Amino acid sequence: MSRMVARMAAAVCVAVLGASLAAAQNLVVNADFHGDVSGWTQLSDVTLSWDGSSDYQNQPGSGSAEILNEAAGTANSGAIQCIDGIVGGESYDLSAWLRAPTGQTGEGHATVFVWWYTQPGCSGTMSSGPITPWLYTSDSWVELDGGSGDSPLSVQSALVYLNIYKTSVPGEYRVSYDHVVFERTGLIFADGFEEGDLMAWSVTMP
Ligand SMILES: [Ca+2]
Repeated sequence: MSRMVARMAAAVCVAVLGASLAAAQNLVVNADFHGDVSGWTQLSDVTLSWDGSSDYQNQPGSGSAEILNEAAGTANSGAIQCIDGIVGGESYDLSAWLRAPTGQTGEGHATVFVWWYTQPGCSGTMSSGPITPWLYTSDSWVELDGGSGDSPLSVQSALVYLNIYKTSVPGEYRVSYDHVVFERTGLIFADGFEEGDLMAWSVTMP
């Protein structure tokens, strides 16, 4: 390989590597709740609303999602978002920031988790994916890391679930959610370089 060819090969490596880093993006729509809770669907027993007064980074104008669980009894519910285009057999990771003020009239815990689905639109057969630790109460924002999980080979979509479980019969329990991240990990090449190995590639000159 001549010096010029070697230089060009290095340039191609750098260009492709740059593209791979850009491709590792958050798959969650409206993950930071910049102004509303669009993209998220409220489930039964809870009220999903936008809270402009609290953001996990105190960023003015961003805000967060608040889920109020005021069911008459215990209730396990929350808000969801379905993500299509999931690739089977790949690693995905999950994290989110939560806050659950102290002094509430009800008790419970909250988490964020993922369910895998074998069909688009979060249909077909479901199986459990990454899940963050539980949060009970915290007046400050806490980052919960759900770690990484390999998607089953047959998966085509994933449901991100902002979960709130009121475990006391009386009272209300409310939790805030912000910066929900669900992304494919590792080196990802939009042009099909799935192995993350560029060494098989070289540049030929006419
Ligand atoms: Ca926010």
